[in-house]
Amino acid sequence: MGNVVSLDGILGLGELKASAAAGCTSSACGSSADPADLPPAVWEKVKNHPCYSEEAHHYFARMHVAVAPACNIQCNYCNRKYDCSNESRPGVVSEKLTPEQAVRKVLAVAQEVPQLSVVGIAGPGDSLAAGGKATFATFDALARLAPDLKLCLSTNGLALPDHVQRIKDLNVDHVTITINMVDPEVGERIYPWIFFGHRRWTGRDAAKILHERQMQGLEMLTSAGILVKVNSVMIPGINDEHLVAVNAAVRARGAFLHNIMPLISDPAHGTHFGLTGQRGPTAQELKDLQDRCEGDLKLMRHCRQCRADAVGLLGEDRGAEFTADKVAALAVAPDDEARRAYRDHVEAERAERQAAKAAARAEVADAVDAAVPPILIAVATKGGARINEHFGHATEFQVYEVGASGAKFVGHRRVDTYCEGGSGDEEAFETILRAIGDCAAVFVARIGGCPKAKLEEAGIEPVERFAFDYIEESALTYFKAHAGRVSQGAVQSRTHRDAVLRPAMPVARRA
Ligand code: CLF
Ligand code: SF4
Repeated sequence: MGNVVSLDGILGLGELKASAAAGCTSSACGSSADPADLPPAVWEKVKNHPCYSEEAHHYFARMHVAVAPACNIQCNYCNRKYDCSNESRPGVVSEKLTPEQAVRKVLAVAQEVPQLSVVGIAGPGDSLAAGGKATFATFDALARLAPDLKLCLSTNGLALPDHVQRIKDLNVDHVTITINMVDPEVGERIYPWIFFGHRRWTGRDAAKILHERQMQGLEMLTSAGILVKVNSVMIPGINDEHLVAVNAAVRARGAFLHNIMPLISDPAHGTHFGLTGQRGPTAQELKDLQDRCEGDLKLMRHCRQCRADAVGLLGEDRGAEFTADKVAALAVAPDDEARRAYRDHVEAERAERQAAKAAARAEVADAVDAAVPPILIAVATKGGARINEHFGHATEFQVYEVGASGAKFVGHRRVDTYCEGGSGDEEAFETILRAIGDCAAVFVARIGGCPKAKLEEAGIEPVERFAFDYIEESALTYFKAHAGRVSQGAVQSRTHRDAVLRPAMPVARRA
């Protein structure tokens, strides 16, 4: 029997009980779940999917199995030595698996990680290149052996129209297509070639074929009732303005979610864009574009550009616990009891929190002058929608925009860990300052005197009084007090600062 993670451990509740000093009590402001404005059938599909629901990403984990090494196109932000950059975060080496190895790994992770709700295939090449054989063999087996896990795949879309029926037959509810352009003139600056119809195409012809196949695949999926997320890589000067048109085109074809991701570009990655000095967007450039595109089509802002073998909650990486050797040594027995118990727990917490969250929103809307500009707040969290991480242990900060109309998640900022072996790392602190420089405050479970003073000096207020409470309610409480101070002229709103999105190394493929 594997180690089953306790719910208290997952949600930081043990620490909550020990935290008598917390500002607002969790019973008073504890809520988070927001079924959103979705038809019940759609909510059922997305409520436990960490990528399709921002709320779910605080509670549920996904894993990727790297069974698809081949690719049928070339993107200028990709180096074939590395995993597919369309859904790939830099990190360490990705372990390529056979379908049999992949199924065993999924069953092993599922028994160890009760938060697991989704199994995705996102490379390391394209999941549907080479006929999608390994992808479908893996999904076929999982649909039989672990039917409670949602199946999810990501593709560049070139081969997609040929496989929609198979995807539907396997009850795959979630498909991601990376769409960076709807105009071949833009596309030829992103894709040097594609392989289609037994030959290689280049230039505008290649981009035109890719575009047509992507639109056809998108329409076929949405007609079949499958939820489609569109990923777009924001490339300043090439497709940044154009992504507004992409957003309109995919919205018109029924896409469910649009995920605009920053280009990760560095000469060390050896990609065309990296070697030619193409930069990625800043935090505010990305947010501005996402804000412009936000409308009927939901915008995803919590993507972590995962590795093709990622395991865990978004933002955490438990892949090293499930290497081939470790999985081979585990006794694997399909059993969904711990997962069911965990899902029941989340469901109960959602119901409990909805009213409290709505009340906190209403209180702020009543008390705060709508003219007070919203602010950004950085949050140290390790899950459960709570402020439950120490400043010095954070590997990322989640960023919320909070104003008179409410609090919403708008992104995350990856940082170096400040506290290494009990002492503060000055270089890491600089990366943190650059990453959250546009935030007015940082919410933490705990922080030492030294970083606290330096944050204050930089104009970012370190806030411990909400330790272990829920994020959104705490942000609203904080904003109410902040707005009061603004109205009295005690503080000024600063809305024009920017921050750096941190690039990182791509994931090297293992042969
Ligand atoms: Fe994986 Fe992608 Fe499915 Fe999620 S990831 S195949 S939809 S289960 Fe999620 Fe990771 Fe972003 Fe992808 S955070 S890279 S959006
Ligand atoms: Fe690379 Fe993915 Fe583009 Fe293929 S689709 S070239 S693997 S980024």
